[in-house]
Amino acid sequence: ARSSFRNSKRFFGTRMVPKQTQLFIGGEWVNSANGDTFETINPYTEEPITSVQRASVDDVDRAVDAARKAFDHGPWRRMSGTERGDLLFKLAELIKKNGEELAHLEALDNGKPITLAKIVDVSNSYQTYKYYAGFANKFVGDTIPAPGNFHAYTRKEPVGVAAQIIPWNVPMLMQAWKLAPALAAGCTVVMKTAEQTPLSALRVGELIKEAGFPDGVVNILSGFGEDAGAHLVRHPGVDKVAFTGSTEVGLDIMRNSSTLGLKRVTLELGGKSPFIICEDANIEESIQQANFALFFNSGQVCVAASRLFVHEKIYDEFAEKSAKLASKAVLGNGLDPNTTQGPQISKEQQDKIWGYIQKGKQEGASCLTGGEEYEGKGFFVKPTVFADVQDDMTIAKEEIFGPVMQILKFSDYDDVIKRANNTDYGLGAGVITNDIGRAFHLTNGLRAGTVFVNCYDIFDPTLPFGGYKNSGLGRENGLEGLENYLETKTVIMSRPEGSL
Ligand code: TXE
Repeated sequence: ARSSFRNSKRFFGTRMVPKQTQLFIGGEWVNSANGDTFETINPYTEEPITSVQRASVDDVDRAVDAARKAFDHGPWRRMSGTERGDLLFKLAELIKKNGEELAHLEALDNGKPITLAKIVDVSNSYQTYKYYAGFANKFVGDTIPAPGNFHAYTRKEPVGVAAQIIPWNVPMLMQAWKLAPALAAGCTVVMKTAEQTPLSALRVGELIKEAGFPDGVVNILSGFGEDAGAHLVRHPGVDKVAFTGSTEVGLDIMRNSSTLGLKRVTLELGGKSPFIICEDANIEESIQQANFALFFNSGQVCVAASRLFVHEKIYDEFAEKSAKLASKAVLGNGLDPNTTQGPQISKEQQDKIWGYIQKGKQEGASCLTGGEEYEGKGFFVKPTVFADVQDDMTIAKEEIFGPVMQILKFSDYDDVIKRANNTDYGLGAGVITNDIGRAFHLTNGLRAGTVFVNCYDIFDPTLPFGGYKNSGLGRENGLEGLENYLETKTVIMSRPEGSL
């Protein structure tokens, strides 16, 4: 406890200089081939934290090469599931041991409140590595009673080299969601982190080395999408692509990953998730839930409940009290334990969200709180609540990815299902009701990959997560998350005729 206290003093503020800024390729820390670097910005101070090596297409080639060798020739393929699991367990323990520092890095680079970084990002990452560590020696094939003189069985084999591209909103956890199942399955990985948040992933890279994973099994590249990311997705040495980010880039990735052969693809993309608050709901509790469901992580959550459908009987009270609660957020430095809302990740995101707020006003929604531009330093957006939102308004249709709440009114349950589903997205949805019949009706009617009933934003490695429609392809977490990284081989062996 004493050392973690020392750490928090040392890392508080912006003076902490992250130690690792190089590319992790083939088990070595190296500079980029062309010497390029880029600065990662602290969204609270708007100042650079440090500069990190920027992966070029040559570095992508080097990393894919290393991952290919580690898959085709290295000791990795010959290791048992138990041995792979042991390495993942070791990594999980190292994440836990260095949790304080990792939370600090996340708060510094992403801006999120450190208290949340600890209980959400670090803790869930730890759980994810542990969960898939346990799976590494537990997935099995089948023995199949095929007709004729044959012995037939299936083997679950790793897909090969996985290219993984992650976003900036929950960097460390997205790294865990992608790395853990891939490694449990026996794949090797080239991961490109988001250009806004390279730091925590690099620290995890050091822990991967410390845990003793063979060289080249995990390669981590800091860099940009348009060069390194796009090259990685097209690379013929890659067997599988996993991506979390915008729907626009997801569609690009879908196309690009099939230009030079067919890669397996999983995508986790945007959302415009509906949250339906029924007339029988406890208003105070619903307001708390809805607030968390939208404002958590400064609204930068793919599953954020950005369309709140509130029953007309409780609408006015709900809207008024929601605005009051939203206005209580404490905006500040993520490293300050009192902060409840950190800045947005970048100027670009801040501007984009501000554009949506202006659109909301222009199109006639009532702004109950917030709605003014943030004047001080840091990429902040004041928590904003819009009431009287209509389905065809821009703020009810497009992903805002910021602290802007939309409250819509409904009266009929069949009609609200139709309205909730009237979107190209289908990532999350929520319902608050104590009426069991209503809960089933709504839950089964909503077209979304996850439906939260009387709760929201519950994430766990045991729970499959992913989207319907334009929100994605495939599921992460759970057994399905592991299967993304496995091929099924059917083996048919001839038996002597007449044998038992
Ligand atoms: O995402 P991008 P951006 C949504 C959210 C946000 C919007 C834009 O609405 O406002 O997307 O954010 C890499 N080939 N989400 O521009 O560009 C990029 O380097 C390969 C929702 O930051 O999709 C980064 O690592 N890779 C989301 C990652 O893709 C490419 C989380 C995500 O960046 C690439 C983040 C290319 N051509 C944003 N272009 C969620 N689902 O949680 C970019 N990248």
